[in-house]
Amino acid sequence: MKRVITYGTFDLFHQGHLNLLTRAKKLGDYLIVGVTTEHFDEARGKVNVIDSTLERIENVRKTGLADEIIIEDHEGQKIEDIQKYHIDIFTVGSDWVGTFDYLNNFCKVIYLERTPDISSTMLRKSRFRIINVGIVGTGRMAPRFLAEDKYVSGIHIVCAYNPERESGDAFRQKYDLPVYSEDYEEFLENIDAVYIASPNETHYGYAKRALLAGRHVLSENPIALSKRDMEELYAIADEKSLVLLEGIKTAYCPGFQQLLNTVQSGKIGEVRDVEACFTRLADPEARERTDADYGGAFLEYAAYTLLPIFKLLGTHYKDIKIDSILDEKGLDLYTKIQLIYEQGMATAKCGVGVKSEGQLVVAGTEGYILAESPWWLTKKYEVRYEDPSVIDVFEPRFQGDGLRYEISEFASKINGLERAAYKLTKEEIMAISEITEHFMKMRMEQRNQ
Ligand code: C2G
Repeated sequence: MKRVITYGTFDLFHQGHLNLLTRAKKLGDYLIVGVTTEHFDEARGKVNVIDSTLERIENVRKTGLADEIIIEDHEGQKIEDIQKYHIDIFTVGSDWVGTFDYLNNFCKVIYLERTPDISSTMLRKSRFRIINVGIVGTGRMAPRFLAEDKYVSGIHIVCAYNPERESGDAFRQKYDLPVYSEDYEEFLENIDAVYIASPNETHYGYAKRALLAGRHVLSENPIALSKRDMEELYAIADEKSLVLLEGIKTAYCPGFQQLLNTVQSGKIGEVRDVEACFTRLADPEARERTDADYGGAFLEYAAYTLLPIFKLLGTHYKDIKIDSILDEKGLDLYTKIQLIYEQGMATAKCGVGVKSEGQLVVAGTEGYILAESPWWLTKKYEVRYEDPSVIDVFEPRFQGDGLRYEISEFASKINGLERAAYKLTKEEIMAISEITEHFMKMRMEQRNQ
């Protein structure tokens, strides 16, 4: 009996998939089909799969061609499966020619002719209109967005905006993208959505005008510097059924989600303390170090450090204390936020002129979580206990620099695919805005003393 194996995502199951499975079945007597999990697809850069793993399995099952269906969830699994299931033939479509030659050491490899003119990517595109995005601000974040967007299909960057002509021109030349510098509304006419990466104090204004013009908004944080402004933006977005997403990248990173799940599943008991620290020594000439009004450690990093605290202890703290080390201009080089809860406490530390250990520690009644720098991308974390010999190490999958997960969330939300905003809720954003407002007031007062 000849045993054949093939693998795939089989998203939006189509004729190409059916032809492939039909041909694969004909190669032998028994066909095993490996269907990828969402995590595995994310790990290999496919971040926009639409059907759930169960739906994709069901679609393969319905063809009646698979004698057995298995799950593919990790790199290197093909070699294990081939041996485990006594496979004679491994097959896959001709788009993979060469890639799997190494499996010839274990069985015969056959690349089957790929069906032309059909693919999941094409179907995703026809089902969902391409989202034309314009970038506001052509500074440091804009090139990162440009580099990452290609990993999320359905997003197309068409232009940029920067009222500072010189910087806009340099960007236009380097990236060959039209840059508007005068009329923001004219810039908005070309697009469905904006990604705002301009200086902090301008986010709110750009976001509001974009929403009023009916454009979806993804903005670097902080979107607004007061609770009232943030509420106003949400109200416009709700009224016009638009997506308003705050770019706190950590919230969308798969590893961070997994860390939260680990804690919420009770592995460390009850959470009693969360300590999060994020520091990056900024160039003394950069805006973060020179703009006493809208630069500084708090506005750069506080949202990242408050995120795990609100996620794990909630937003209903009893007391808050914020202390900063200011430079001569009144800019905070280092800020420490301490929160007291009914049953716990938390510290968020951020710095642009003070360097510290960038780690996240979640202390519980039965153990603790340690995520080392860069915990905000959450590539690795450990669960530790009283017994120092017991350490569970988690190394979640992570691709790129984290931005693609945020872009993917933005696209999914616009396409109406995200069922709930659990990754970053309005309540959490409002709690962050409230602290931001408090901090801004405090800084003003300190300066006026
Ligand atoms: N396919 C095809 N013709 C198409 C589209 C896809 O023959 N027009 C084949 C692919 O070559 C693959 C299978 O259908 O063999 C599943 O395709 P995908 O769902 O795109 O999965 P893929 O990313 O190719 O997964 O471990 C996973 C495998 O490496 C392949």
